[in-house]
Formats: sequence, C-alpha cells, structure tokens
Amino acid sequence: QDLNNKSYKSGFISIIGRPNVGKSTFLNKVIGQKIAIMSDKPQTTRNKVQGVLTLDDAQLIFIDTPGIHKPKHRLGDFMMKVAQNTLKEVDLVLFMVNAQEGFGRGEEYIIEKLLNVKTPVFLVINKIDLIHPDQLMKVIGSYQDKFDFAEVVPISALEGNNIDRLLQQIKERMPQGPQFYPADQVTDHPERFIVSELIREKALHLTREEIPHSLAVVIEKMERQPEKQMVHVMATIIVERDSQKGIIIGKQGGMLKEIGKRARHDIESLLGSKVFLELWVKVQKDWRNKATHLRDFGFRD
Ligand code: GDP
Ligand code: K
Ligand code: MG
Repeated sequence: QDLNNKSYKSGFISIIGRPNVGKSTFLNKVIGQKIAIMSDKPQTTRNKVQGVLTLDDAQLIFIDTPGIHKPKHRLGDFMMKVAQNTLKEVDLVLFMVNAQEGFGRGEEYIIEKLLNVKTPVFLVINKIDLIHPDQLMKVIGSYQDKFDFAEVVPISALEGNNIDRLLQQIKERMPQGPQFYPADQVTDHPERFIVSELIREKALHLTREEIPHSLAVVIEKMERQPEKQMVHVMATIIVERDSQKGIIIGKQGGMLKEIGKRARHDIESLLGSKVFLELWVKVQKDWRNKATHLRDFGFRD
C-alpha cells in the first residue's frame, strides 16, 4: 500500500432497511459468499464489519447497524442511540427498500428516527426485476417526497442489475483515505476488528454506566503460535480519563481480569483456537476528536 497515494479512497457504509428488503443478498453479490457467512455468526458487537470490498482505487467497508435488523423495528431508546451513532460515524448510509412495496410505516419510522443525521443517504430501491418501470417512477416519487436523498438508485441485488453503477456512486462519496485492510486478509476475516469489538463489549458491559461508549480498543498484536497451538492477542483499552482507567482495572486488577476472561472465551470461539490474551489500559485524552474513532481505532495494523 502506498501511503502517499492521494487518490485512494476508503470509507464506511451502513446498509439499513426493513427485514427482507435484500440487504444480505446485496452484500453477498458485492463481496462474495465468504464474508456473508462470516457475518451470520452471532455477534452482538457494535459496528461489526459485514464485509470489505477492496478495489484498485478504493476500499468500501460495510458496517452493521446493530438493532435495526431485529424483526421488530421498534427500537428501545438505547438501541436507537447506538444505531444513530453508527449512522453518524459512517461516510454513507444505504437505505434499502423493496420496489414492490413502496413507502410504508416501517420506512417512515426509519426516516423519522434514524435518518436524522448529516451523513449522506442513498435510497436503494431493490428488487426492480419484480416490477414494471412505470411502477418504479411512482415508488421513487413516494420516497422523494419524504426525504432529501443524496442519490436514488434502483437495483436488483439478486440479478445484479445496476450494482456496478451503485458501487461507482458509493465510491464517489468516499473520502480520500488509506486501505484499512490488506486486500487478502480482508476477504477472509476482519478478525482483528471483531476481536477489538469483543473486548470493548465486555468492558462496557461489566462497567455498566461508569464508562462512556467512547472507550476504544486497539489490537497491538495478534499472532498465531503454532508451536503452542494458540493465538497471542495483545490489546490496549483506551479511555479518556485517569478515573476511567481505575474503573477498568478495578480492585487489585479484578475488573480487567474479568474483562479478559470473558473476552478470551469469545475470542477463542471466534478463532477456533486457544487464546492468550494480554490486556493493557491507557489514557488518551480527547481521542474522539481525532478524526472518527472508526478510523483511528480497531483498524490499526
Ligand atoms: P434482508 O433481510 O434485508 O437481508 O433480505 P435478504 O437479502 O435476506 O433477502 C430477502 C429475500 O428477498 C430473499 O429471498 C432474497 O432472495 C430476495 N431478494 C433479495 N434481493 C432481491 C432482488 O433483487 N430480486 C428478487 N426478486 N428477490 C430478491
Ligand atoms: K432476512
Ligand atoms: Mg439479512
């Protein structure tokens, strides 16, 4: 990777939409089977990577929006916040709808509650293979009345119609940036990111309200050690204040130990291997002000 390559673009994209509109089918088409299988593993992590598409001149990283793929689209206040924060942090939102169904209450709800962000939103009208072109114009109209979409793109995720054009338009919206993932590693396992999210999740869960969601986890090292048949993971938990560091470490290191124990358990099942997990805690003031944390943390290699 050429770090001085000024024309390379990279960014984060969230796909939202009601169940069965075709989100998974789209990702499958774009990224391929492997990642889709990966994304079906049960994980409750925030900002889980669903797939990464590495092109010659851009890398598109699709990020899950937790909560909104649940069967019920009524989210609790908390999940709503989580979802909204994700949508704020990404570079682009794809709002996918079913061309056959048109605007409905589910869509209205998403527009009202979730799309209240500055991030550009594309309306992706999927399953156009199932409708007549005249109907498409009506569907588009019904949505454009409701929201100011940056683009409106009709596609068929199943048959592949217009997918290339959509990818081109996505690319145009991506900021200049590095290739976060090496092209080969990515197509298989965005493991590091998931590992960092697993640790983050345990830390947040165990400390409850005391630690804000600004906590970040950087994977310093993730190394297979075939001779010991285990993976050595070294990670740093980053907080913003000394007091938070104290909470994370806990009495006689008890909290950090518990975070490590629970995270290790999950990482072992993710990697299918024994794991030696080494956890460190570091204070870094205002790290959130440094670009978005999606970029600064978790993706470091
Ligand atoms: P998700 O819940 O949004 O992830 O939706 P899925 O990707 O699971 O798709 C739901 C159903 O719609 C599946 O049976 C897909 O095969 C079907 N589907 C998805 N995209 C298309 C499309 O472009 N055309 C047609 N005809 N069916 C589609
Ligand atoms: K589904
Ligand atoms: Mg799906």
